[in-house]
Amino acid sequence: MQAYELVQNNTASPTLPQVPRRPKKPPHRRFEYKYSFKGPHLSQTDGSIPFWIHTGNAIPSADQVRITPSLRSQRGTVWTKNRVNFEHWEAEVTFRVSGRGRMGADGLAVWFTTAQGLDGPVYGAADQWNGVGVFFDSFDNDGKKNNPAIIVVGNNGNLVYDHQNDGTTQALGTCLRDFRNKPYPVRAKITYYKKTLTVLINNGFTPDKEDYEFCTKVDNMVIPTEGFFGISAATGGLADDHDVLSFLLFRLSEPGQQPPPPESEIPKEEKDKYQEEFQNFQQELDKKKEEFQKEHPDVQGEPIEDLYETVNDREIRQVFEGQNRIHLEIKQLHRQLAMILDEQRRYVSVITDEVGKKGANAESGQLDVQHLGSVVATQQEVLKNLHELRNSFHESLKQIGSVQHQGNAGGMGTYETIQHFNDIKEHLHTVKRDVEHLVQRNVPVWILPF
Ligand SMILES: [Ca+2]
Ligand SMILES: [Ca+2]
Repeated sequence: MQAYELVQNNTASPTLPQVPRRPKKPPHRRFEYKYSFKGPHLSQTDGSIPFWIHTGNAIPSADQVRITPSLRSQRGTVWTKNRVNFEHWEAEVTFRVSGRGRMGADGLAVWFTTAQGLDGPVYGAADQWNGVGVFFDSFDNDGKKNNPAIIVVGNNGNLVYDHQNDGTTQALGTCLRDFRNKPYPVRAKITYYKKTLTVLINNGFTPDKEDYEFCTKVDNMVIPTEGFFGISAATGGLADDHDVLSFLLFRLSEPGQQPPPPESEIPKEEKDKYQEEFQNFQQELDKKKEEFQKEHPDVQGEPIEDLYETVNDREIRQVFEGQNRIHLEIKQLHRQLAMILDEQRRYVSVITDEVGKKGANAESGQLDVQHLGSVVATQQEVLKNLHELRNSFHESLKQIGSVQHQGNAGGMGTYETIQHFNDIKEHLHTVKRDVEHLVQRNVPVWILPF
């Protein structure tokens, strides 16, 4: 009671300072599709990316842009076709850097620069850039065992990138992150808001897209007011695949300040060009849909997007189907086992009865022996069934083992799947042990001395 009063007193106390806790309003965020790309229709049939250009060894496809393939000495870039002039912005880049080696090279860069760095020595893009580069540097050039790392380097057009020291002498911000060969795509959120550049990283360990953690921040950073966004990558003697799944740009504006209407800052001429480009894209897509529906009249009416399936989707679907089958089989086996156990119990009780009677009535011995003989035969049949059941469990275990192995070899996106398989395996082991136990327990029953 006293504690309660104390609490009451405390909350009512006028001496406690009342700190107004008004969280800072986040900036208004608007998606800018003309400076973005993403699947599933990332590239057009001619291999181009709407509103973007690509150079060098970059290979756009429906789901991603392979900035470089894992071959030696490759360079690739993608750049927005048009300049961006937002005061504040946020870029979300989703990518995979993957290679067979314990080490890879060279790295991937995200750019905002006054000119498109179409080709050059800095992760595939031009040196002496004017603007900012966020580098995902895989290879440890200076041998300080501090790569892979993420570094931010600003440049006014005069600086020559210090490649031999992994840019450490020029870095405005940095963090160590191993972004190579992750089970899920790695995501970088680069925000430029009120003269502060912030880099957040989702390191690709979970399917949770919003699982970002802080990497680095550069305060009082002044970058050009107009520029192009770009992504570049390069390989060296070692080579990784550098795949970008999406680049999403958002225009940020301070809360309360309305962003200008989307079209007002673009000259009419350019606007018409965009419109035409988009319409062409749309027409091509509609044409493809029509063609598809002509070729596949049976699937007419279904949403067209669902008809296509990526390799990943297919793998996941197959795994789930496999799990469903296993689940059904386990249920079936459980049912059979329950039936056998029921039967077993009946026979045991019959035998017990008969043995009891036999002791009391020695005269009907001949009949009993006949009866018990058939009981023993049935018991042997039951035992055989149990053995078969056990073998079938064993077979399931072997199959799961091999599927799990494939899953491991497949690599990406199979972490939880393997966990599921482990659970099922564990479960089957328990069932197997129970069955074995049962078989052993049954032995004394059918060799009962008559
Ligand atoms: Ca390096
Ligand atoms: Ca280094």
